[in-house]
Amino acid sequence: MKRRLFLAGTIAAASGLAGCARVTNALNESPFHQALTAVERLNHALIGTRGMAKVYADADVDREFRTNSFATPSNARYADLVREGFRDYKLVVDGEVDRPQALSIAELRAMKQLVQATRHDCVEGWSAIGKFGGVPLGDVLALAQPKAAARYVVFHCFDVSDSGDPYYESLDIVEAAHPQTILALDLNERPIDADHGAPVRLKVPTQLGYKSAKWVVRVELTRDLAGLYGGHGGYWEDNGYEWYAGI
Ligand SMILES: Nc1nc2c(c(=O)[nH]1)N[C@H]1C(S)=C(S)[C@@H](COP(=O)(O)O)O[C@H]1N2
Ligand SMILES: [Mo]
Repeated sequence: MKRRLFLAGTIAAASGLAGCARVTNALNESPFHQALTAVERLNHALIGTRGMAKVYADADVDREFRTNSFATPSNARYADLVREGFRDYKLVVDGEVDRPQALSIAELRAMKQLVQATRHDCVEGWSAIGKFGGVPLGDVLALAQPKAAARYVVFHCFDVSDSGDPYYESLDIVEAAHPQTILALDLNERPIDADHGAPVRLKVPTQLGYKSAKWVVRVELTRDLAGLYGGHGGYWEDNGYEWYAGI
């Protein structure tokens, strides 16, 4: 399965998105892929949510954490927030919850923080070790009190693709509550800079890099993913990548 993901990533890097979407759509339709998808669900059930990502020593941390994403948002709303040091930023947590939240950076920083050096693996074939600090997402969800019907946690971001499609991502509620899944505020002991996803980015060290959404502005709990954008649970998933990206 890792090979397959790697292959998909290599194809994406070599041929650009259009090519990648074509190839992975063809893969998605093959019986071979359908068999693999079934195994993937099983793996997820057996190990995916219990496994812990390796935690590295400070000495292993890469000083330069590469950036790789759509352009840093440049719209007026984001520019205003940056100029004012994110004073008016609020992380909205809503959807299938009993207590919707709108949390400021100060409120997020007042919560218990987890700081861990973990490795970020991008499907395009590079990795970097970064020391990410922030709030376990499970703690934020506990504040919002998901309703029994909530199954997915969707991350809405400030940035958009060249064709104007917003970046978004999702996890199921179990992966979201994994103890190492954090809403990161710091990278290498400094507030995350704009290029790495300020002021709040998701960091999911148990999954491939594209799941770790940057520039998160809203966390929405849902019953399913079908009604959102392309219906596959993420910008890249709508373009052929796997939704479950455990490593
Ligand atoms: N909002 C947003 N989040 C994103 C992306 C993006 O384009 N937009 N790219 C993803 C991909 S593919 C990777 S590898 C990582 C890169 O994070 P970095 O720029 O901090 O290295 O961000 C992920 N999160
Ligand atoms: Mo990536």
